[in-house]
Amino acid sequence: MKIRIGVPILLFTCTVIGHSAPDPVPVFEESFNQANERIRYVNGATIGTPGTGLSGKLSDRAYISVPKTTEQDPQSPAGYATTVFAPEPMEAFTVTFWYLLEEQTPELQVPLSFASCTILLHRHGFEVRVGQPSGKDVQFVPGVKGPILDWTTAGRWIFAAITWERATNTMIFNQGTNDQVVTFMRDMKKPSAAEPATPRKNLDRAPEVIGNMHARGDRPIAGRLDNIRIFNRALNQHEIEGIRRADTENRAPEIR
Ligand SMILES: [Ca+2]
Repeated sequence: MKIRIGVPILLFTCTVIGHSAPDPVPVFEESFNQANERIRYVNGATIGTPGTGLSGKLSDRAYISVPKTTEQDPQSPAGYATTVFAPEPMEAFTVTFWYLLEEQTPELQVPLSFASCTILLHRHGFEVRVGQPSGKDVQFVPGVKGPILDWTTAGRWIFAAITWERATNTMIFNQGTNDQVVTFMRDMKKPSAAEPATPRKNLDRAPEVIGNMHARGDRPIAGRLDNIRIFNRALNQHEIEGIRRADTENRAPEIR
């Protein structure tokens, strides 16, 4: 009898421990599902019509950008966050977002350029720059070509999740799609110790930009973005997969 009683107690204990880990907290989150005042859209960047978001449901919309092919720069599309999301130095972060390119990207395009982190997309994959207090960026250029599909495949929603930790100065790249779970792509560790990720000194000239960058040039993305989130710690792959799955169903991840 004692054994039969002991088993349920053990299971109960494990359940309690399993739920004790703190939930990740997004410090920035944008799903574009309805117009709001947190993002200012310029030069043709806009929120798409109902059903343009990654789930395809009518309640789901996306950021859409169709760059003009004129030489009248800087007339390129961009969305500006109206507030700085991370005024304090960050010891770690995770960026997750979805993108759909209009065509196999022949040139540099920038899905996101936030104060602490700029993400660039080009033929060889992602390049990520982490802002430092010294004003110099730490650059990670993994040149990822993945087993699922290329980062630059056009006409398909691709889920990207990138984590960085100052303690080890390691950046991890993960990828997924609507129907393929998050897969580890590559990690990169820089030999020198990094500083906390901080907003750049010239923040007035390099605001937080969606779908473009304005710090050093004009690199609008041609396509769509959806469900951008930034967390103030490096999430593990299980947590990232939970976000991907929730996004495909157009529901909020179980985070708070
Ligand atoms: Ca959306």
